[in-house]
Amino acid sequence: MIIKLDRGDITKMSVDAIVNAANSSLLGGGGVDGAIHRVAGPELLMECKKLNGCPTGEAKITKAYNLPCKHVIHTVGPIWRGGNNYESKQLKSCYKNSLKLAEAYELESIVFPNISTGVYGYPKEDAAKIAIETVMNKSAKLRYLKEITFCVFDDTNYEIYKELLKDII
Ligand code: AR6
Repeated sequence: MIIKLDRGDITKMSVDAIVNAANSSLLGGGGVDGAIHRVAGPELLMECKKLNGCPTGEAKITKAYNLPCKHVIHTVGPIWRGGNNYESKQLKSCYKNSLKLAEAYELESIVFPNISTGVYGYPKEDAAKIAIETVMNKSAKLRYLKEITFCVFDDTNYEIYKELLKDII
């Protein structure tokens, strides 16, 4: 298993699947969701409309259209409400369910953005610990996935991930 840290725009990554930090409507929005829909083109929205949304913590897969990757796994992170509203459990589920879906589709590479740490306000360090811990805990049991990348976009997340991953990568 290869675990990678990559800095930059997830829409430029040529992997089997990129994960989208979507909202429960799956009909697009700002942040990474907006960027993904912009590059993928209107056909992505047409496919998303047929999915009837997605509950927080779950994940759904679509094609990637004009993106260089093959699939988009849409997951819905929790909105931070102080930490006593199942936020950590839901964030963990986002990573677990995205990996599960990737395995079901026999995908070999996946890239995660820092789910919930933008508009949804999840404290970045706590979110990074959950992301890394969940992926590491699952990694031994994965059959098809060979490469898992954490894509960081902002300086703060980059510093946090670099520090947390320094003994792993
Ligand atoms: N590539 C990689 N990461 C990115 C990119 C990009 N092009 N653009 C932003 N990020 P956010 P959330 C990072 O707000 O907090 C949307 O409106 C960003 O720096 O995109 O889960 C949805 O529709 C941050 O670290 O997602 C929902 O309504 C991370 O992506 C809501 O925002 C997540 O920030 C979801 O909020």
